[in-house]
Amino acid sequence: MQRTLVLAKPDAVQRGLIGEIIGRFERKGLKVVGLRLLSVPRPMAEEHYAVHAGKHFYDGLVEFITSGPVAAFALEGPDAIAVVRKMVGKTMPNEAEPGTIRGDLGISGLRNLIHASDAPETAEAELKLWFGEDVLVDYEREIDAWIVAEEPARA
Ligand code: 3AN
Repeated sequence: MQRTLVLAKPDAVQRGLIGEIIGRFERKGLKVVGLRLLSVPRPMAEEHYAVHAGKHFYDGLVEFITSGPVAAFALEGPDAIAVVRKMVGKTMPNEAEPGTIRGDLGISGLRNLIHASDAPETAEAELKLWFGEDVLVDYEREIDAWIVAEEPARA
């Protein structure tokens, strides 16, 4: 089981798309294990985007993510990081496939609605940055018996 961080960025919050976005992940079968709405302090934005420091779009990223409230979700499920990235779609909404969140809801590269962790190491660091330690909720869902099942091992 994996956990990943998703952010509904300020454009998604302003457009009233928090429910649409989290609803897609819930319907997919992912379990919400953390939820937070916050105004992002600048140092936190800078830490979140540290890997992009020095790139021409870095300042714009930090400006944008601090421009209004952000909704943060921690999601859990089998292969959650890759599954969520696939549902999010390509970075630029004009290139993202229909059926993905960016492909269905976005049109401009600078307004791409959503962030999702891209690897186990970044997911771990980002969950810690956005939720802190011991805040995510462990719980069972009976319905998981109908959603999550191991495939039989191949002979
Ligand atoms: P993704 O969010 O698809 O993982 P990253 O991590 O490569 O994309 O980039 C982080 C953010 O930086 C993107 N969400 C996007 O808003 C912005 N970004 C990435 N590449 C560019 C670029 N070439 N021009 C402008 N903004 C960019």
